Amino acid sequence: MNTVIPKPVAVSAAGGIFTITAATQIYVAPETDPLIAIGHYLAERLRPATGYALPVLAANAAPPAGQIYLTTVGSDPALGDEGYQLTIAPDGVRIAAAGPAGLFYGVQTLRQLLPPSIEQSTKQAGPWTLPTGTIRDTPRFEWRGAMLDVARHFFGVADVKRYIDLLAFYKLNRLHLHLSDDQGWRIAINAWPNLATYGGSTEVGGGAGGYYTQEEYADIVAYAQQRYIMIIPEIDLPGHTNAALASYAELNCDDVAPPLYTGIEVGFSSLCPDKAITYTFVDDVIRELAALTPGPYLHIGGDEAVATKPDDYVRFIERFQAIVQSHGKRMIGWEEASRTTLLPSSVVQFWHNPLVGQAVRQGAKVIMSPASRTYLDMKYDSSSPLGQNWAGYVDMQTSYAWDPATLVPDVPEDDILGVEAPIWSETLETMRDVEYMAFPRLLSCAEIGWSPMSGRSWDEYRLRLGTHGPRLAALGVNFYRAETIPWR
Ligand code: TNX
Repeated sequence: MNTVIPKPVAVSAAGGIFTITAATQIYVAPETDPLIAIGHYLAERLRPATGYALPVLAANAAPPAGQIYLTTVGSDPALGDEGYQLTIAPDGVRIAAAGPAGLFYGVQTLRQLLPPSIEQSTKQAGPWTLPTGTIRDTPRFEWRGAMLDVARHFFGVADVKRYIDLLAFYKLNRLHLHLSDDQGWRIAINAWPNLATYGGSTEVGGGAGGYYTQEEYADIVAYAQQRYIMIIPEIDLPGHTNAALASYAELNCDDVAPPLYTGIEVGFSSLCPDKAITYTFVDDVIRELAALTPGPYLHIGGDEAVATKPDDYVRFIERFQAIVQSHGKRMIGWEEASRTTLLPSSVVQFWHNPLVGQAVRQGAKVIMSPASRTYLDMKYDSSSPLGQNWAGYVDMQTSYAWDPATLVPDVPEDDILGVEAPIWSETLETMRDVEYMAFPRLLSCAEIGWSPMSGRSWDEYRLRLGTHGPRLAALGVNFYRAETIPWR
């Protein structure tokens, strides 16, 4: 039972086995839409490799022996929204949780306890045994995130869905999409159509770029929701805006649209602070994004605005915050937003500067994304063929062996919403490139976000991570076979 990532809070192995067979059924109780959906989700994960029917049924009374039972009936409220208890006995499997999210996470643990070939997409030999015992598990942080930069290089709906599936497998529950930058605007905005059709028409290196229609974006949001993942859209303002400025001349202080940009420099673009149309534009974009976003957060960027004067920057962020609030959402900004007057409902995202302490003193919460630990676009070491190294090399141990609660002096655990691993895509053109950089380091972030510090150690983790080699391979993930990990 000691192969699960993120490491469960409490595991007690009983030493026997339960075997999934052609006769196994999946029961849920009560018969609600979310629970039925989780039953089908589990069945769909298990059917290709087992070749079994695995029908999903509603349990009226206790389920018959020998089956898999997912239930919220009479479960322990101490498990919270996301916790679960998984009990595997020779005569049945039971996952109990206070709500559907907990059941969903129990299902991920169940998948990880089966032989790795369960993740293959074609029928495999089996047998499909599970170790008996009990796992009781709840997350440390509510925010366990990843960020994908679809602006520097564009990644289509199928790529984003694949990433979502992989996040879910490791109990990550937030996907922040970096939807605009100097090199591209990736979401259709009805009031400003050129943003996507012209501003989204290229990418780093001069390739074709692309954008999501609002229907496609809504499909991503729904797909993520079914996997208990919240999508957080980011429109990066007031810097990182060349694609918008190129699309509409009137957004520029001099009314001249710059050309589209396909390089990788940062810090040269800014919205115009003194034009009313700037705020009409931001209000229109935020309104349309808010309508596409069931979750409470909208990210307005705010990083590296070196082409914006410092007092203009403060005015900008405070106005964006008011606009976000007027559309019923909470603002997230990169750490630089800590310099402004923040609402206590706002959130800042740390990447390298301890000034986030200024945000905490205003009551705002912090997402921890230290570049030197969590940036998945940093090279592993000097031999990495992809990535950058401005924050140093991030090898496996560096990505794993740290504690969010002790990293920044003025930011204790209570002020931390959680952790997030961003992947910036200046050097990453394809999903294979993204996977090579994200895996296996994304698993470090998943474990730091979920598992308590006590009981975590690099020496134990590297052995456990090694058992995920065949699992990632079965999923077709192009992961980096780090030499420090004893891959099976
Ligand atoms: C810094 S970290 C950026 C991004 C780049 C990234 C490359 C942050 C908030 N901004 O614009 O893509 O470095 O690693």
